[in-house]
Amino acid sequence: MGPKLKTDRRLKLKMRVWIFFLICLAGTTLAAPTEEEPVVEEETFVEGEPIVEEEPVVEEEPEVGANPVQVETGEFDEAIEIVEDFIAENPCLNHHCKKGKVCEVDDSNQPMCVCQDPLTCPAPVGEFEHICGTDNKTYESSCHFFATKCALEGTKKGHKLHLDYIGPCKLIAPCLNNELNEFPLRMRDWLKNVLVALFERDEENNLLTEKQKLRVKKIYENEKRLEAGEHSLDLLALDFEKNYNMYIYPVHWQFGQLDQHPIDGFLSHTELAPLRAPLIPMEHCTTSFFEHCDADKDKYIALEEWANCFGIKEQDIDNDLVI
Ligand SMILES: [Ca+2]
Ligand SMILES: [Ca+2]
Repeated sequence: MGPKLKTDRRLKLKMRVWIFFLICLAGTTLAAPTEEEPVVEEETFVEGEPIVEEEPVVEEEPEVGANPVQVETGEFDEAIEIVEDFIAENPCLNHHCKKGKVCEVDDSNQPMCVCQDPLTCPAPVGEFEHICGTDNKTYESSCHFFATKCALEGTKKGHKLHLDYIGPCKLIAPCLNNELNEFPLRMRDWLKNVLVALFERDEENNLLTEKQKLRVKKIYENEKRLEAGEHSLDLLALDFEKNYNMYIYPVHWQFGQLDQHPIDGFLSHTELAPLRAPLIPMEHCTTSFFEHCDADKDKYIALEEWANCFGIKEQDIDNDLVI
């Protein structure tokens, strides 16, 4: 009884953290610092990346003669002119660089992105800003990590280096086969509970679209719904069997939340990062689970692979549910 209780309590805590995290995830865009750099294995992805995660560190060098005193005391027209000059002569102002890079101006006044010096990264506030890289090294912050990765660009080491998880590197226990089988049971239930929680608190937040709300409402109002809480794996498995239909939408929904850069029906390592990175330190089967999901081992998780991982039947996989 003792160890079981302990396990249950641990699971409960994990569940709370997990739900909180997913709510945050849904409430914001996926451009949190948890997100890995937009560079995917293929070069082609780099150019098409959305501009969500730029860190335009712009060096605002005050132009000679444009000091604040002059602007305040001078003629109004003149002040405007100064501002315009300032913008025109700062090619970096509208030049965005991906994570790990900053904009600099070359000899012909053209903006270019160069690797950021890790020494210029802001000092981390606490351990929670630390990042564990796939090289099993702890980086002070994501800024330090991406700056280091940038410096390794073009090398084999740099190509292999990814953000593994949030927090300092620690020993992650190997995932046993039976644990791997339990993982989707809990995750599926959490996804459903997260959606219901979003629905309940959606009044002001608009966390869900109208279409999404209609779908979740059906789950929310279903009396047979297994309430959020700690449940044995047996009960979770039984509920999945009995109330299978309630799980179809949450699994699709999560896929849609992650498939954003680009929206193409595939999850890259980078797109999975917002879900994976905070989860790994809490759930030691996370990495194995996502590796296992990529059934054809092409490094992308297709919707079919994702749904399959969560036990959704092939005939129930529906692209329309993702949007
Ligand atoms: Ca994608
Ligand atoms: Ca795949």
